Amino acid sequence: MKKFITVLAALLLIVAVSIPLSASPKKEAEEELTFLFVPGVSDPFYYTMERGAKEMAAELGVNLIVAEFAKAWGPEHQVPILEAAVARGGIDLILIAPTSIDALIAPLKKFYDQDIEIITVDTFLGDGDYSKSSEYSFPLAYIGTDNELGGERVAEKLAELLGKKGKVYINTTNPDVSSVMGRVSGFKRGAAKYPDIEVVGVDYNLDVQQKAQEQTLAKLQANPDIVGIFGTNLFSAQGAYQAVVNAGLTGAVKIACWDASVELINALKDGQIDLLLAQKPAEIGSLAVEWGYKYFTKGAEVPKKVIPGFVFFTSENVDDPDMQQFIYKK
Ligand code: T6T
Repeated sequence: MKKFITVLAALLLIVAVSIPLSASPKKEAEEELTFLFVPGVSDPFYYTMERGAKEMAAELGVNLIVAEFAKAWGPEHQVPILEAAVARGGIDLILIAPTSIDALIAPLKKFYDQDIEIITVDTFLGDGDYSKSSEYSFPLAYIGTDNELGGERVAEKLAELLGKKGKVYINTTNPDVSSVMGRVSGFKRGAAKYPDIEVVGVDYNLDVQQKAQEQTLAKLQANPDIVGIFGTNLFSAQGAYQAVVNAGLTGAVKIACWDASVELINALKDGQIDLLLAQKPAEIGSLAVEWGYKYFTKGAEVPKKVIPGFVFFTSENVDDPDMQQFIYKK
């Protein structure tokens, strides 16, 4: 009997050590988890994401620290904020929207090597494929919109509004930010399905609305036959439609916008824009906290990509009670 018990104990030990690490909790139940949220910039999209993250953190008892919201876009603004927030100590997980596919790899890897886990929200590092071995595959996951798919859908809907013909122009923020890069390439892919739709140019406003407005005006003056515009984020879209309004071209130039700020929703209601894609920032924030929590407390394996969907606002549905939840708000 004694021998049987010894053999059984040995077997149990073998089974216990062979359970994959990901199936065992990373923290003791009584230990408090501290997550740090680092947004991309100060705008309604990230304030809405913060709300979702905070609500889920409160529900799960996670201590969520929110870093300063950068006044402008870019690693030169974001990295010092990240460094200062982590320096306070005690961070288990960083939820961050990297403001560049390259420039955030080294600063984040440094913290990962100090045993801090990373989830990228809204934007990703490299090509966003964290499942293959690469210098940027260390984050647990990317949680955000399928920007390629959204861009493609925007192009299709804009093409329909334009009777499938005419010149269209894209105003976007940066050439090295995964979210807007995906929107531009998806849009081009979608537009390419229509032989009589021509994309006449892409301008980069570096997330500065005034610049977006000036670039759009210059493009309209140089190409008076532009009939459609795609603004790939809040500041691009807000700058683009203002330029069209100021040029007296409302209605003549159709505008497709990305992001559901109150200003853009009002412009849609006023007939100053024609189509709007709303992401789900609150859901992105909430899912990021939830997956981080499940990873630490239950040893859950986090999917490398978690993709909440998107919805379209048009003049037909903008007043629907069901749609109001998709307008960005704190
Ligand atoms: O469009 C969002 C976000 O998805 C993008 O990465 C940066 O711009 C916004 O924050 C809107 O301003």
